[in-house]
Amino acid sequence: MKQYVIVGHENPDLDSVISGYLLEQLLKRKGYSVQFIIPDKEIDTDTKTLCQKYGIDVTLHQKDWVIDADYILVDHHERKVPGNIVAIIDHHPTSKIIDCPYLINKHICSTAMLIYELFSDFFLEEEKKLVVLANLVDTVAFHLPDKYREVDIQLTKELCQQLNLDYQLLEQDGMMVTSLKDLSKTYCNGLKRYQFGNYIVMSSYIQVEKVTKEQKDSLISFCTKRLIEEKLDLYVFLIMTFLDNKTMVYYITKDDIKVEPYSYFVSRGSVIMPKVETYFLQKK
Ligand SMILES: [Mn+2]
Repeated sequence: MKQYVIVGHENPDLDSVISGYLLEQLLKRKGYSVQFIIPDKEIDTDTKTLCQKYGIDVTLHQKDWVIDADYILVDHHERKVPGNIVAIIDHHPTSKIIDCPYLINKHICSTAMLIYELFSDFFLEEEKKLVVLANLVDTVAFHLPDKYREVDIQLTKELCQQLNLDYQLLEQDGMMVTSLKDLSKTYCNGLKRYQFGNYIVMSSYIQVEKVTKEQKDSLISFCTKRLIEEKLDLYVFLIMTFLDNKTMVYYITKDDIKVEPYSYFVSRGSVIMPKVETYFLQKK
């Protein structure tokens, strides 16, 4: 029997974990031999804790790559795997041409929601609750207007009602405020690596009540250090502040830092990185 392996993106966030988990449950119920793996040695503490709170032990999925398996990517389309990629289920827009037998890349609030919409009859109540949580976390409780469809708010609230869940409690968890305790770790929140042609880019972000100038300077210096250590072409750092509902995007290269302010929470995956991708793919 064919062995399928589901894998999310590097440094998985909550949606990556939940969509992988849900797809694993679904395919098992349909009789497939499948496992959801997290090959990353380290998983972000906030993500780990929140998953635990909602009944998913991420450590159970921390397994090594399976050589020559058929891979299904969820919540991204980039990872190199030691086998064939047979399916991709994602919601991160890209201008890359992707050659894959089964590809869905849709504008929707979370990959968990995308899987749920495709197969809503197959999920248990506690799994539907995970969908609600993924929707909230991936959109910072619907503070990221570029990242969801208008209808997603309604659908998420309806799902909550249907399951008798307290929307406000889940909303609090969905905000996932980044801890500023140890800035040398804080700056890595949501760290992702991208390859655009020959260019290597890394990016991370924080979502906090507010930051002081000292904290901001320190975070940017950690990003710059990483840029140099990893010989990156660009480091993109986003600071989202709940108090004034703003985003500052820092484009850090070894020569300078460009700042782009937004008067709302801008989505890294849906807005910023596609722009960066276009820039590098056009550059010779
Ligand atoms: Mn996602």
